[in-house]
Amino acid sequence: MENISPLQKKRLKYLPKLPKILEDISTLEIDEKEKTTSVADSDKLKELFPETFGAKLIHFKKSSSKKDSKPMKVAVVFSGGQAPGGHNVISGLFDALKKLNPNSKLFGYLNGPSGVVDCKYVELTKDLIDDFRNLGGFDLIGSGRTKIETDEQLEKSMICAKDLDLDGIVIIGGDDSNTNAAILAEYFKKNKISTKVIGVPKTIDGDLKSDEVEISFGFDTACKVYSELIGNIAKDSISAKKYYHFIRLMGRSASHIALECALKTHPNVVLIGEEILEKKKTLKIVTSKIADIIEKRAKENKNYGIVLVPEGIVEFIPEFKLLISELNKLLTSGEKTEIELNKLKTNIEKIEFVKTLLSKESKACFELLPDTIQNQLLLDRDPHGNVKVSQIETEKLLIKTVQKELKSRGFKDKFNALNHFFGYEGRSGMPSNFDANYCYSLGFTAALLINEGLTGYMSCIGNLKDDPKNWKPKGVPITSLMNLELRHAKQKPVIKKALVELNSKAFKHLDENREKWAKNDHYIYPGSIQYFGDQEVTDNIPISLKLSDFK
Ligand code: FBP
Repeated sequence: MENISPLQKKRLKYLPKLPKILEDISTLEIDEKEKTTSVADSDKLKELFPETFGAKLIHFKKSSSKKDSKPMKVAVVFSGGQAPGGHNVISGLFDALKKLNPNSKLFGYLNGPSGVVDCKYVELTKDLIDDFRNLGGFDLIGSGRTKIETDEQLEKSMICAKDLDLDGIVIIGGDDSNTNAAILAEYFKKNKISTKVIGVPKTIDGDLKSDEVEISFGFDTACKVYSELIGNIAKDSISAKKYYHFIRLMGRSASHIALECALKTHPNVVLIGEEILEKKKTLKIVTSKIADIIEKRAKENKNYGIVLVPEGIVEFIPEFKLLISELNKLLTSGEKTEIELNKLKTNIEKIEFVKTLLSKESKACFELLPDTIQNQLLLDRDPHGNVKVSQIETEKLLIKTVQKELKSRGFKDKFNALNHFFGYEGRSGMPSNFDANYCYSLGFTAALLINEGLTGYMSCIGNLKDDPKNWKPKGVPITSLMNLELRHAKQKPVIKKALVELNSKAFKHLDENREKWAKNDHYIYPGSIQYFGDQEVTDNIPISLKLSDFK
């Protein structure tokens, strides 16, 4: 602990705020609410999840008497990309297990879901956990992206859970990882083993939400880190007055991060993938809209500005959407074409081979792209079949197309553009107070759900717009968030991704203001995350959550 900063030292001592109802968990009992169904494809999902489908929504209430809880053995795993607050889910889980019974034990599977399958774990003791409280990253036990889906993987996971005599497994992950949690819960129940499986909504992308899941953890901190950087760049831009900054933001398909950062910083342009799809805007239309703004600003001698680009934009521009879906089929079908493609050694050979298989429209789109982007589109998909959008440099592509467009218009002013990508620098930031508090409560709730013998549930907290003392812990059946989608060229049960809704108050706010922000310099400079001091700056929540319809 010698090599830690003064702020880290202070943060280790921070006591996360808990909802009032979680202050004495020995007197809690479950309050069963309505039965759930799925967001779509309920008949098929009922067949696939006969043991866990249709479970009731769970709330908690105070009971009149104290309950004795038996000692429990629980294991926890991080799955997927880092998100600020993960360590607090573990510390909350640990503290709650010990409160329920001091003889309970917590284990941590190492390096993600592969640890669950290969039975690699450590016991998480107070000493170990105390060095990670309120700090970013997932380095206490590591993370990974293995998908648990084959019979062999499921069986090995079950053998390990039996050997450890686990009462519960907590999977801290995004939509795909929580789908894994539902599959594991169903498998364990079908095979009559008593280990319960609980998911926790993690992802900076903000795309794991529903009527019952208000927000995923990590989104708040990541957006605050990016917005600080965007604000700083805006300040530099308005001072130097010589560059357009094209900033790509992480967030996978959905544009939640770009929207939240735009609401926090007021850039001149922000692209929203979902809007592009809805209005069927081609790359040409997107480019010409940006060029229009640059021309207008140039007339006022403003040859500088800020353009925000969500990393998933390519999946929404119609001609790219078609191209990507064709490429996905070619690259992940496991059939002849994929095998032949993988035999080719050079990228040039691969590109030429792929061109012979694409439809006329997709081939035309593919051929227009610079070879760097062509190569990036051919990169391996992740284990869940997703395109690795974080590797596709769309901001550079847009700079090129805008340059070309301005030239064709005879634009005489200066257009000097710089590109940036903000992704990994936000994923492991030191959690904001909101994420630190939220995650600690999520860990507590996961322990309570296991203690109640519930499986296939997601640990959730409601009422997040209110003061933490009024937050409401709950359990949401994971199957209630699912539908069927095409993955690796097959229909698979998955949690439906939440995209930006164009009728949401957050999007409408952007829509009402963006012309003003395009023309004038209404930049906001959020500065760095504050952990101590005035609550107005330490405990603020995401603007998109504040504007949401949750009560
Ligand atoms: P999760 O979906 O696992 O939360 O990860 C989110 C994310 O950070 C995306 O925003 C990004 O596109 C992706 O992970 C990057 O993946 P990797 O860490 O494998 O490069």
